[in-house]
Amino acid sequence: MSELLRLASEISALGCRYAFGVPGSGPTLVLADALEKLGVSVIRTQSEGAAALMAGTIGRLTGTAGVAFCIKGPGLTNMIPGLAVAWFENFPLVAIAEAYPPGSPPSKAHKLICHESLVRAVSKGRWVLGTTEPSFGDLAQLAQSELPGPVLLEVTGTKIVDQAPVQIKSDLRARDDAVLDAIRSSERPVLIVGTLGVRLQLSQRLNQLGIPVFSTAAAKGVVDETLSHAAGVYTGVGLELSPERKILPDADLIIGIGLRPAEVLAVKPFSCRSVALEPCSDVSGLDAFGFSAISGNGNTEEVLMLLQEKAWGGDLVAVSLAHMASRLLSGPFLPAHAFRCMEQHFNGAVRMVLDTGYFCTMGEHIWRARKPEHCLLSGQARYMGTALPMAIAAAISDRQVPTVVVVGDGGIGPAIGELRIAVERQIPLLIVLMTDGRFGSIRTRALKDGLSESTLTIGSPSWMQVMAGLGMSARSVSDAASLADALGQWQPGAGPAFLEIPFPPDPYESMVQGLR
Ligand SMILES: Cc1ncc(C[n+]2csc(CCOP(=O)(O)OP(=O)(O)O)c2C)c(N)n1
Repeated sequence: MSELLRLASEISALGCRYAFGVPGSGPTLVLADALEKLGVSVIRTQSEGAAALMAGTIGRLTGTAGVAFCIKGPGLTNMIPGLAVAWFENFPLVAIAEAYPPGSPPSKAHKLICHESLVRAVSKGRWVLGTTEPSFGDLAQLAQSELPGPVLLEVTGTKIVDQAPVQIKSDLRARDDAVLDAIRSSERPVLIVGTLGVRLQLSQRLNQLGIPVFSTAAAKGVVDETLSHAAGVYTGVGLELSPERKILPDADLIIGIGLRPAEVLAVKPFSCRSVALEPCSDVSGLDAFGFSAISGNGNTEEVLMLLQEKAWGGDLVAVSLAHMASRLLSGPFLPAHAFRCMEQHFNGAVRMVLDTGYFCTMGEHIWRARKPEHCLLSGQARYMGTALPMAIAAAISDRQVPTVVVVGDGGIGPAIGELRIAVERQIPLLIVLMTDGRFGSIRTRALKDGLSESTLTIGSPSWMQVMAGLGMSARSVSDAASLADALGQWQPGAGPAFLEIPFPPDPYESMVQGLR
């Protein structure tokens, strides 16, 4: 029996009747499925903090530790307030968090945060499923014993084996000359720019280049994406429809500017030579990109001057983007069409804020951001539920340009109450809910492995009445014409408004095929 199935049966055998949490597409989904099959009621909450508090409350009422679950990184981070309450109030629970297996290479940095430090102040300790002896019963016992409180159990979804220590390659750093030489001798260089490029304010320079320039998702807009050399977003996991898969094979040199493991979904070596500008000496995992030389950013100017002399790839970028767009925009009305419609309506005079989910994958690739300050998203941690607060703050601080925030069924709930601020201050904010009534991006795993979809299905996904109750105009639209009409009706100066766009779940689920 797999570790996760054993865990589920131990939870059930202990008499736990409920588990609360927000699943991801990793081990928590398998656990939720197994728990459900054993008759444990799995309740998906709006945020992980509430899940821990609910589990702790069950622990307080029944005397048996409650059960909460979450994904790694942002999931556990969100859970901290709930764990803190349980810690203060001596409510017993076992919090089960997805995690990287111990000994994972430093390049596995997506959503990485030190769980141990995160929970130290609010838990009685941390264990990893499959590495140590305590059973779930032992952990529950520990949570219940004086003084009661939370304990953390990490689940990795892989069999834990002792890892060989990661070999650190010979020092590739401080190789300024090697980086410049590589650029001089290249004919078809491609740039990939991370958020460092935003902080170094490189946009103007990047906009003048004549070679393909990608950005990471978090740096979207650092190169004006309406320009002909802007190649879109690089994630490291793009499939055949993505520009990265089409353009990078033709390059003879990749240059990363602040291209860091935490800014991509997967780190892998490039098929051609690659070099990097990286001013920080403590960014770990860089060697997994396979850079042949890394230089500090002291010579950014020289690098950009050399690149300015190069020109290639305009047609390749155009063909790749056109191919992707024609595929994504064919067929029924889906998020890609909605983004195009909004792009046409606002014609650049808008700030786009994206939450996490499949609609965001579409937005990342279809929406063309002209400047980095007009595009906000949790492009590094993919932290669900963060877009609404980001958008409210952006719209308060800059009323000149209207803000559109796009959220899904998962991201709309956690900070819903903060919309009071938007109404009170009448800020120019349009909230667009793209709903398939599911956690579409997590559902893919459930469909693939035949796992239960119940924690991923939202009973009544509409928020129309809630938004109207908060004092906003609320409208549901289901095609390009009605969306265009609703956009035309919205007066940003008159304050926030809500648009709900329902999509059929199955075409929605498959819309990213071939892209990521
Ligand atoms: C704080 C946090 N919890 C959980 C997740 C895992 N996660 C990623 S996407 C997603 C569901 C997204 O569903 P929805 O908002 O409906 O968007 P869709 O995928 O359907 O487009 C979840 C739970 C996360 N990224 N962040």
